[in-house]
Amino acid sequence: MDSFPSEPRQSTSEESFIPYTPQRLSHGEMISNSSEFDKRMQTRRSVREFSSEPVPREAIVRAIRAASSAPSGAHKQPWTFCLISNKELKSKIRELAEEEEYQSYNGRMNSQWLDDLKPFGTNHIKPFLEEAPFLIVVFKKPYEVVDGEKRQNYYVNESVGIAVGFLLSALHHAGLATLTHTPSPMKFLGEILDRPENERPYLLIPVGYPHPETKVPNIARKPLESVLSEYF
Ligand code: IYR
Repeated sequence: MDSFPSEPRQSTSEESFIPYTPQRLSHGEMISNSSEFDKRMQTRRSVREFSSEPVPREAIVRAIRAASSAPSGAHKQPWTFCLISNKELKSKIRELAEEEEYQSYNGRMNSQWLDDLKPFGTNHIKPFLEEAPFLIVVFKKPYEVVDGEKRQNYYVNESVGIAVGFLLSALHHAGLATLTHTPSPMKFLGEILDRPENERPYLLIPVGYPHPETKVPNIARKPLESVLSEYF
């Protein structure tokens, strides 16, 4: 049994600690679990054409629960996930997103940006916002309001980014396709969803089955050697 490097922390009136003994795996199990997870993650692709086929709401709700298990600054969990299946709301979101995107593709994005997007064949028209059975709009919360007073949150972008990483992994694991969509600016999402002042739109994620005839860009991921620098 490892000994504590120093005295174990003693609980005071403001903190409370409980034992934590997660399942211990052998080295072999670690490597095989890690390699299976990697293989599964390598099959994830962003999809821009969705089937309207229904998918189980329960699978998405569970994925959101998993996402909300992410670590966050001072454990404030500074996020809200809005799950939308209402047809009229999806159509309205498409309409407003396309208005913003039209401006982006016709003046707001510079020529290098437009060039960088050419391999993806994107434009301002976003049918997936109506076709996907569900849209998840993720909001970040720079602060909470407690008894009418502002309470700050910490590392909000990092925290919400990690939670979204969990969410995309969980949805992929459940066999669902996603797109990380960022209509810009996306202030309209807070207005149309009637969110409180302390919630700022972070990301819009259509979820569903890919359209059976969808195609994805023929692009490769960077090899491990170019993203990993090891220091022995
Ligand atoms: N938000 C626009 C443009 C766009 C930007 C990036 I960076 C992408 O990786 C893909 C698209 C759109 O959704 O079309």
